[in-house]
Amino acid sequence: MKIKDIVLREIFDSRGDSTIEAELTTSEGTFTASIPAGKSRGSREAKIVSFDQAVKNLQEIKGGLTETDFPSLERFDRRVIEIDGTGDKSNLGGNLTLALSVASARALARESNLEDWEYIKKEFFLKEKTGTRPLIFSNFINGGVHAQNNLSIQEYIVIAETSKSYSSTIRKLVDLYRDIGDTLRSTNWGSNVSVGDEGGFATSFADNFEPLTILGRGIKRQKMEKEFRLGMDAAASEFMKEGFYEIDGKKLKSKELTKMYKEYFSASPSLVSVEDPFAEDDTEGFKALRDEVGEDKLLVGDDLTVTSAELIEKSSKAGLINGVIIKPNQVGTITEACLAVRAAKEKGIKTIVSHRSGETEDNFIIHLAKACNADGVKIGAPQKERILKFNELIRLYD
Ligand code: 2PG
Ligand code: MG
Repeated sequence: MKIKDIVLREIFDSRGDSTIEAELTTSEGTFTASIPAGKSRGSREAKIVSFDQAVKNLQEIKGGLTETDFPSLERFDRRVIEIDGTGDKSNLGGNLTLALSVASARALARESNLEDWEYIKKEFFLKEKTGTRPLIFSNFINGGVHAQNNLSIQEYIVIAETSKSYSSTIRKLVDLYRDIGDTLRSTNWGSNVSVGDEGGFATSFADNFEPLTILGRGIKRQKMEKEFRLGMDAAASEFMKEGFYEIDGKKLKSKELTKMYKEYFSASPSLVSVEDPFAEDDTEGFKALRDEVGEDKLLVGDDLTVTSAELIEKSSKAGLINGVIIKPNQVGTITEACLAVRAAKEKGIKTIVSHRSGETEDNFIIHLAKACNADGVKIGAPQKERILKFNELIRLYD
């Protein structure tokens, strides 16, 4: 791949800052990639830079990138990592480096006449088995920093298994989404049912457990108990304040929060997965809950692991998680995200390729999920800009 030119554009979105689109031109054409921003960011994630800074940074490195012929994505990403020279992309910005990485992946795929996912598979996951139909993690109710309501838990997720086709599963998800909206409108809030950053409903609730009850009842009404289960992303780093977890008007210690999750699990048997149940440094909390629930439930690392192969290995060794979120922009290049996936797979940890709260219309994460044979894709509520990811699932899998 010989790059002729690179241009950056800013995407304006109130949900996240510094959202960048890169346009890369090669002899094969023009390839774009837009990189989402997140609000509940782990402290060890790749650093982001402002759009203006990204433009300046690109100006400085563009010459080096257009001079070289890159035979693979790994060679391109390695060059960028080398120029950045930090462990966390704090020189160039992870939002800039990932925009360049994804656009390059697209250019390289075109050169080989392959779909994006086929190219990524060929380069990084050649020996990986294929054929897993990833579970859809669809966020139906928003709280935490993604909403202005009384929920500490950030996300209440419907986990959909696809036995027939993605199009029929997604149709059922949309039916359930409407049903839940109607229920909330008829019971709690009349016409004032707002939605949060990821398209999930964002009214206030009696307590942090009530959304599970409401979703469970909706699933029953839709007769989808076999295909749909429930998950939560607690994003607990966000409600840990001065050593206590602030939830439902209480200040809980880590042990008390473990007890609360155990109560949630027994009161709602369809709750099968919790992401970031504890703050990113509360490894004792993760360990205690994991020891309690074993393999029966999925305990997923996100802020804890930040798509870092090293942190995933460490968390796995310490017995903290059995599932992990893969967000390429936590690490800043596709090559490093693929290394994180490989580390998880080697340890038998389930991989869930995920969007961010300030998501764009880019569908690359679905290609990454297909390339690495991921166990799940986390893509928000079935509406607005996220529909494009649902559509790409249908195109690539059905
Ligand atoms: C998360 C994500 C996506 P954010 O915490 O998992 O749902 O949110 O992009 O705000 O980090
Ligand atoms: Mg999360």
